[in-house]
Amino acid sequence: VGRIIIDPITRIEGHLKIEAVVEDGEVKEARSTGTLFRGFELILKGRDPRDAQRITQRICGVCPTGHAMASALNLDSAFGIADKIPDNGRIMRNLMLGSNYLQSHILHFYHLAALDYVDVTAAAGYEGPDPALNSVKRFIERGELGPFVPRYEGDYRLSPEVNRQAVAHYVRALDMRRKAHEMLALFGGKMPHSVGIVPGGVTEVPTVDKIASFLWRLNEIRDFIDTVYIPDVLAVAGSYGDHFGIGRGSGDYLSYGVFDMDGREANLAKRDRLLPSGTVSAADLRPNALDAAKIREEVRHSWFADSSGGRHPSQGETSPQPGKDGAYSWLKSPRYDGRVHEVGPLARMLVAYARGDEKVKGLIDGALAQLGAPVTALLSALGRHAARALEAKLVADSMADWVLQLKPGEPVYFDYELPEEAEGMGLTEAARGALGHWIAIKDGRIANYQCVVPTTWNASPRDDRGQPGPIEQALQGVKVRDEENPFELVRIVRSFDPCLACAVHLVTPKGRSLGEFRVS
Ligand code: NFE
Ligand code: MG
Repeated sequence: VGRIIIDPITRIEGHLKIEAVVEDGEVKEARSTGTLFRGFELILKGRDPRDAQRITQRICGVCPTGHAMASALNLDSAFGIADKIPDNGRIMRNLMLGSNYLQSHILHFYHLAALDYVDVTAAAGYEGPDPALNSVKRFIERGELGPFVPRYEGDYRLSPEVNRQAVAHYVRALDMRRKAHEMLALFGGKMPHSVGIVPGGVTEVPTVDKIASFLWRLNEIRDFIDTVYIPDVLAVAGSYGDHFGIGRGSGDYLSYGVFDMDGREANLAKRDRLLPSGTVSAADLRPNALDAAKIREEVRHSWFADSSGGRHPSQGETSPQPGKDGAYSWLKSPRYDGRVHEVGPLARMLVAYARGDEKVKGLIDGALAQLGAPVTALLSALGRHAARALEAKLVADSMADWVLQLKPGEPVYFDYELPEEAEGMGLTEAARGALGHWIAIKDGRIANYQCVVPTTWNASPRDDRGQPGPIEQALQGVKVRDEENPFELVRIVRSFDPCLACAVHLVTPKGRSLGEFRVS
């Protein structure tokens, strides 16, 4: 019996430790540990509720727009104006969040995950005119290998030509991400941590100028998705087909739904959204309606004081207890109806697919036909990459329609009065999955604020019943060829696109020591 400890996992956001027990070359059990402790939920206590829009975005520089959206929806509902957001405001919110999705998905594939499948060092031997490849080559020659090594050396299977192209696309992808940031800044002022999405709507008005500036950048990114991103994902899928068979996870999937298509339904779980809310199970791939009352956060294996049976986020509490017996993570364990649910692009696309969404069915069935793979192949490490790329196309193409629906001169914002007492809930989807914010307001101030974040679902530790989290389950049974070089494990973990900065967003009461940690 061997024990593999990967600490930290590189090329993700934040600090994640994975511990796997290996017997006869196969993972018997795995533990996922959030080793980072920071804090937001208690910072918010006692503040003006509107501060939540600014402060929660600081949870993360990759997905601040998701937190801006969740906090705005949360405050809309607490202020009683959830069904009053003008169409311009609703659409510009979607365009800002969509810009962040495109940036984030391209970042994840090219700059974080693809290097597990693409041998970037092959660029060292490049002789030719391509400026992107030459810039990587010079980078390597200068010995600046920082983003590329150290690495677990994979079994690189792409042909030299496809591999070389993928390295060139790594450089082009940087440019696409810059353009996506610019698009967001057109309506949100800046990125990250934009000021554009606020309770009531948005802060910027649409002009013909801004619409045109947005659209040409978007069309360039759409072209990149169609002619570069999706073909590269399919090329990886073609060469690493066995990765459709590993890394499945818990087999239950959850989406809150995202991108409001109409703003008149106050109940977010029922609102018409581009990607709908719901859950599906691998057993039958049939859609179930979302019931937000079934969400609980459990802490038996987390460094927090026990609250029996887990708590609904509206009653959530954050009470750190470092060194607690049996605990091994700073992440709580969110569960839905007592079951372990995976969240993210795969969950969103599966829920939409199960609900018979025509566009999503067209995209998924088309890609699967090209690969000669059944729909169950999606429930895997490679399936997550495919779902993310196809979702990028769906969102980008939809944004091209939405931006033309903006009406210069019409309102973007609905005014409100701050309530003395109120409760709110904001459900949306950040790029990495289901994101919920809950607020309780007393005496006009925040009495309690809770965030339940995508990576907390996916990288959660065991729950009160001992059920491992989605990433922990995805690693069980995986064959590891070489325990010194466990590239199979990091490929699976990275397919979830974890962000520990988001997942560990808790704080200790002032001045209390949390104990000491040695990073091994
Ligand atoms: Ni820090 Fe985040 C996203 C959120 S993930 S990236 O997307 O919310 O836990
Ligand atoms: Mg939380």
